[in-house]
Formats: sequence, C-alpha cells, structure tokens
Amino acid sequence: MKTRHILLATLLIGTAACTPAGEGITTEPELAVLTAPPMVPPPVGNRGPKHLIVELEVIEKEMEIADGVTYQFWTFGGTVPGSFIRTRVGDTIEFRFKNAADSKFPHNIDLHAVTGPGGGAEATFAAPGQSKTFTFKTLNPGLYVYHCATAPVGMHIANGMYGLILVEPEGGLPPVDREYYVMQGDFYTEGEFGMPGLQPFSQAKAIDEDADYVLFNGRVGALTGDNALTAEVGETVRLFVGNGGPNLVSSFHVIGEIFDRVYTEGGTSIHDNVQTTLVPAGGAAIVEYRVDVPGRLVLVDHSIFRAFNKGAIGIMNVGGAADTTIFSAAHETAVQERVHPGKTVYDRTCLACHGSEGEGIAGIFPPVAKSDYLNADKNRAIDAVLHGLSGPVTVNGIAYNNAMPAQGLNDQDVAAVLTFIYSRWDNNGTVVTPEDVAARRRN
Ligand code: HEC
Ligand SMILES: [Cu+2]
Repeated sequence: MKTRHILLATLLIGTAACTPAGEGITTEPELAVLTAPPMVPPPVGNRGPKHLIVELEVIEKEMEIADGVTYQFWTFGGTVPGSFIRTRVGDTIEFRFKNAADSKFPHNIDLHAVTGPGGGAEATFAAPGQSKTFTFKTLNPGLYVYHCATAPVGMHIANGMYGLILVEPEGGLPPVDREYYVMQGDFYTEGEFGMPGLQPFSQAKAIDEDADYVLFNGRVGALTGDNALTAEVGETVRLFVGNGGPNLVSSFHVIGEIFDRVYTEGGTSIHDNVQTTLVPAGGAAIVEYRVDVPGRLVLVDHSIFRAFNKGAIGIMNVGGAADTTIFSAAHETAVQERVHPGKTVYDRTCLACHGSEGEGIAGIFPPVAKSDYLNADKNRAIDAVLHGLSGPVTVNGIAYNNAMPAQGLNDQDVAAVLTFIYSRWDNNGTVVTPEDVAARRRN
C-alpha cells in the first residue's frame, strides 16, 4: 500500500508539471510495467495520458498443466495467460512485439483494445527471432482480451496465447484493497484429464469442443493450495476476469460471495448484486466484492463439471474475525468430541468435497467415512493427499472417476488430518505419523 501511495504521488507531481489541462501527451515515453498472473500492475490513478512502451515477447515452452502432466504452451511473456498490460484511456501505446529466436512458429497479436486493422495482427506478424512495432491510441476504456491471430488461430489460442489489457478511464478505477488477474481457458490433449507425461494438442477434440482441461491461469492448481488468492475481512477485492477460450463460455461464480459490482463484459456499465457472470470466449469482466466473513471462497466456472472434473477451480482464503450476525453455523461434533488437531485441517481443507461427516457426494466425491479404500492402505491415502488422485477408483463398491487436487499441506497436517479421519466415522483407527508422510514424499 505504502509503495502504491508513493508511486501515485510521483505520478501526480509528474502530470501536474507536464500535462496542462488538455489531453496532449507531453511526458517522455515510459516503459509499461507488465505482470504475470495472478498479479496486476499498479493502478494508473490520476495521471494524464502518456506515451507508453509495451514490450512483449512470445515464448514457446513446455510447462506443467497439472501435476505430472506437461504441455507445449505458446505464451505471451512466458505465462498463461500472458502478461497483464495496464493503460489509461488516451494513452499512445508503442507496442514492441517480439517472437523469441528459439520459437518454432510465427506469431502475432490482436488486441481487442486496438482501433485499427486486425487489432494489430498484420502489423505484428513475426517469424521466430523477428521483432515488430506498431503504435495505437487507447480510445475506449474497458478490460480487453488480446490473443494470437496467426493461422491456425484456434490452435494458437488453444496453446495458451491470450491475456488481458486494461484501459482505465480518466481518473482511474476507484481504489480497492486487492486486485487479481484470473483468466479461463480450455485445453485439448491426446490423453484424458490427468493422464501423465507430455500431452500433445488434439485438433480433433478442439474441433469437437470436447475439452480435457478447463483452467484458471493455465494450470490445475494455479489458484489452489499454496497458490490460493488471499484477502482479509473488510477488504474490497477486484478480479479482472478474462476468458481466452478458444471454445467455451465461462459462467464465472465465486462460491460464498455475491459480486457487489460487475463491469459486464469488461465495459463501463455496471451491474449490481450479481451471482454469476457470463464471460464470453474472447471477452472479459471486472467483478468486485467486499469480503465480510472469514473462510474459503471458491472460484468456479458454474458449468460445474468443469470445476470439479476439468480443473476450473480456484480458492481465495479470507482471513480475519468472524461476524456471526452475517454468518454462523453450529459445530455439533466439536461439542461431543475431543477436538483433534486434524479436525481443523479437515474442516478447512477436505470438508468442502468430502462432507462434514466424511460422507462425500454420491458419484462425485467418494466417502472417507467407513471407506474400504482408505482402510486398506495408509500409504495410498497419504499419496492421495500429497499428490492428488485422479482416474478410476472404487470406494465401497462404487466407482468414481474424478480428480482430487494435491492438497499442498505440510507433513504435520497430512498426518493429523489422516489420523483424524481414521479415528472417526467407523474407520479402523490407523495412526499416521509425520515420518510416514515424509517417507511417501520422498517416493
Ligand atoms: C476438490 C475436492 C477434494 C478435496 C478438497 C479433497 N478431496 Fe479427497 N478426493 C476427491 C476426489 C474427487 C476423490 C476421488 C478421485 C478419483 O476419482 O480418482 C478423492 C479421493 C480421496 C481419497 C481416496 C478415496 C476414499 O474416499 O477413501 C482419500 C483418502 C481422500 N480423498 C482424502 C482427502 C483428504 C484427507 C482431503 C483433505 C486434506 C481431501 N481428500 C480433499 C476430492 C477432494
Ligand atoms: Cu501464435
């Protein structure tokens, strides 16, 4: 916060000195700060229009799309989605586009914020090792998608070639406490969801719109576990939400919150009190909410199989004091039973899927209560929590074929939560020690 104020102060002084009332750009060209998701560059605040230089390089690189699964991504700036670009209406953007020398394919960029042919696509078409520059003026405020538009366009987008450019209005967006960058995309691989190893792009599945992965920020778990977003009770949160597609429309929803404001489709008209907002492929939305109670908020595409079976799930952990006038729930088990250290971990981490009594959800989340799978093999249970579990499993005679993400817990917490589960709900009382967990982690 402090640095932001200092920065703002400098900008204000800068503009006061150099920009008379009008829209004329008199400041020196300045290099734009770009950020990797889920972070965004500092707000424009009160500054006048500027000459901004944006440098963006296309990098083709193999990265994990899920634990143990890799994919040959094509990126803007080395991440999926690409670097976040933040501008103000009236800025003149000198866009310096580069295709890395070790690329195998030509690329370009079409920014939906551009008024002009192809959004810059023809002007930036670059073979491996080439650089291209073009200049445009940001005429319309809003949140815009950019993407590669080199043939075959679908394939370039499917490989992760999209990102967001924000054009703030005069005076900037109203200040908030937290801002994050979340962008959905659908992915098509030869192997099914979770199948390990390097997975090639499947053109046939892409044409059928039969996605194996639907992801926030390009990876299963990009926004869960240690990567979860955070906020504190009383803070205001702004999410810049984009959808790169290539095919699917997103029904963006945050479980446990109501959007106080949505800048629908990334434009300037605002809808108040929204539960789920539709983000088109090649479109965006700005959603804002104040967090009032602590706990876990869950970001999903409410086309809900995508969330629980294809990866479109993210977490925002909200810390701070409870307000029982807004939300309170009875903790019946805590009254009757000795409070176990693993119970806290269970309630925080596992309960959302496996249920408050370990009962699971029929057909989707297997029970951990009286589970033959759990009771038969403690190492297998440890592995599930450490590394996640996907593919077909049978629990108490019922087949499940879903995916549990790796839980990102330390050895102590894994031991505590499993010991807790084993001690409850008709399980067999197995004790799991942190040493057991450490041994499995080394495997
Ligand atoms: C996002 C939902 C989700 C969360 C959170 C989650 N699980 Fe799971 N869990 C699943 C799914 C789905 C499966 C079945 C995976 C499959 O079908 O291959 C599973 C399977 C299991 C299994 C093996 C099958 C069984 O029922 O005995 C165990 C044990 C387990 N989870 C424990 C945990 C523990 C402990 C936690 C918390 C630390 C946890 N899970 C958190 C979704 C989740
Ligand atoms: Cu491309």
